[in-house]
Amino acid sequence: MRPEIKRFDSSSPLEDMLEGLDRDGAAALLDVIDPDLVRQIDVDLAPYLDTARANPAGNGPSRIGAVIAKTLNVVPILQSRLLNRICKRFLLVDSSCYQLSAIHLIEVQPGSPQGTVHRDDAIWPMRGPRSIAVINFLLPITDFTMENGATRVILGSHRWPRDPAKIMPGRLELDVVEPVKQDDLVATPMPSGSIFPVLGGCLHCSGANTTGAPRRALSISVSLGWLRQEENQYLAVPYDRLCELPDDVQQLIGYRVHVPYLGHTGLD
Ligand SMILES: O=C(O)CCC(=O)C(=O)O
Repeated sequence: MRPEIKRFDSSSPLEDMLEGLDRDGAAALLDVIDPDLVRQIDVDLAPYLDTARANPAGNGPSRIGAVIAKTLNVVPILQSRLLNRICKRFLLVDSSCYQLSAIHLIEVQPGSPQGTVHRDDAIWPMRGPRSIAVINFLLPITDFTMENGATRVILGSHRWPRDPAKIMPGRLELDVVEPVKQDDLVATPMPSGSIFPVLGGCLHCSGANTTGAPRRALSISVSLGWLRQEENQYLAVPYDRLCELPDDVQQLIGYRVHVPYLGHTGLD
């Protein structure tokens, strides 16, 4: 039988959810954030969509970056207990802190084919044994359906062996030993208000959008605190906006030292 993505909700024991995420590499967490907040983020980012649609990344979905510069409504999500519990569980194993690596709105256009299957941790080209380097928290803005491009994942693929010969700095070749089978990619519908965390090694992509309407999601990637961030938050968040952020979010975007002194600015 084809494996299915496990679905949890706000009444599920946290430990069950963490265990499922550890085992499968991805899990659907339904009804865990206020859909009105997500709707407001969508409204705040709408003025940037035309530019994003005119400049899609390659042939892939359209993206809006530097989201914190564009809306403060993401702050409660970055501070949410659930997101932080998941980060603590998986990222504090090999790091003294975790940090925001990137925050994007992703829009899959009507008629778009399935995205490229990838691992989010491939941007850090390490050939040896790996820690969990990053977690991508995908938040449906428009409800995810099987037809409009709900994220596809290969459950358990974060534990697959990798081919070191395919891991090359500056290239993003898929480091799988056996070719990926389309049949292994699974998805689950998720309404807005859900979070879909995907561990960095778990193979995934956006689904094809066969409907007439765009599919939008917020992608919040959180990485080990000692890695180079995917999106340079020191430049993406202007100083005036930085000053508006609560201390914990300033730290999350990188304004902190990784113990004992990584990232210090002076020894006096
Ligand atoms: O939009 C999606 O469903 C997947 C996004 C994705 O693959 C990524 O951000 O790495």
